[in-house]
Amino acid sequence: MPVGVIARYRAHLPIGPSTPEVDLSEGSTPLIRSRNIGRALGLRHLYFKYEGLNPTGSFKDRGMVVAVARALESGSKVFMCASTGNTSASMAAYAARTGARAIVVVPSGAGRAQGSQPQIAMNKLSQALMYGAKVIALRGNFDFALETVRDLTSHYPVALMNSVNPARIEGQKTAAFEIVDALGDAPDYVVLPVGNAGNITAYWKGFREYHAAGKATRLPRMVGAQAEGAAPIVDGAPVADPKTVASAIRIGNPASWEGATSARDESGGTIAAVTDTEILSAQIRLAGSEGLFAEPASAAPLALLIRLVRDGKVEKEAVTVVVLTGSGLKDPDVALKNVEPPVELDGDARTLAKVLKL
Ligand code: AN7
Repeated sequence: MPVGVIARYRAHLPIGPSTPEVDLSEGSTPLIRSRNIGRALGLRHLYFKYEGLNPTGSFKDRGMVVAVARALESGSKVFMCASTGNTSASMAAYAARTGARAIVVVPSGAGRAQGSQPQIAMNKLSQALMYGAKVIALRGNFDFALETVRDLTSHYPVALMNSVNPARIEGQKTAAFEIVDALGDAPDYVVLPVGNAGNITAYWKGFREYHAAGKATRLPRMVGAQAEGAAPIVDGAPVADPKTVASAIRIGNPASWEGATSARDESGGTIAAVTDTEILSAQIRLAGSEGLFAEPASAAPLALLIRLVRDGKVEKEAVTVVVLTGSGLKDPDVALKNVEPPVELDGDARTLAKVLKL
């Protein structure tokens, strides 16, 4: 098996003979069949695309490797992005690997006291810093950070690595290819979180291209999940102060808004909002009954699927793929708030057995 998405899907990517070879062995993530949630919901063919197994722990590596290869090809040596965390971790890793300079702008929250922390998950921040990126916590939310980075990169010789960079979308579409390659055809439903809306745009592009190439006989319905406090596409208007526990998708004005609504409308799908309570309960259910630990944003699509099944909107025989976009290890703080802390015990095997009711 070729290593990395460029080697595996080169013929479908904007990669030429002079594009430098870059990889961290990203992509080729498992499509894991549900053992318990599918049965409980009455769905016979439920799968999870486990993107947390990418080298930096999220799907972002697929698009980043292509964007980095293209940026290097055009002579760029400084990369920049605004990020809710995962894009920054990914960009910093590929910059480290290729000897480029990485500059990351993360939201630090609006109107907060000096010394406030970046409003991204701690382990994503630790990744960007460990990979050697310069991290700026810019006062304001993600949307302002992206606006600022777009402004700066249009005036300085710095490559913009957000998903407004078309190479990012090209790389991310390979996840759709992998799903078709694994199932032998496109599924009936693909359910995924929507933040800046690059990924739903990329999946839809991937499914359409594979269909046009004769590799799939049909197209899936695209189902997007937003968090209720950060649901601009569902509301039909930007959200000035987006709020949700799922910091990855705390985005009020998605850059690929139109890509998302096209994917939804052309595929006959839907984009709907779920509450933080639904997200956290889906996250625990996924970990506790499937052995799959995904970050809160990645649990949003399962939360939405549970609701759609309850409302009778998904046929029992449908082949459904839920995309788990990022690893649960990214955001331990949110996870630990929702589980019982360890029991502290001073005792021997006998007292331990008693406490455990063995
Ligand atoms: C785990 O890292 O926007 O709709 O700056 O990290 O393509 O934005 C992350 C987004 C879903 C939403 N799941 O994808 C960033 C960033 C996870 C994510 C999304 C993100 P898009």
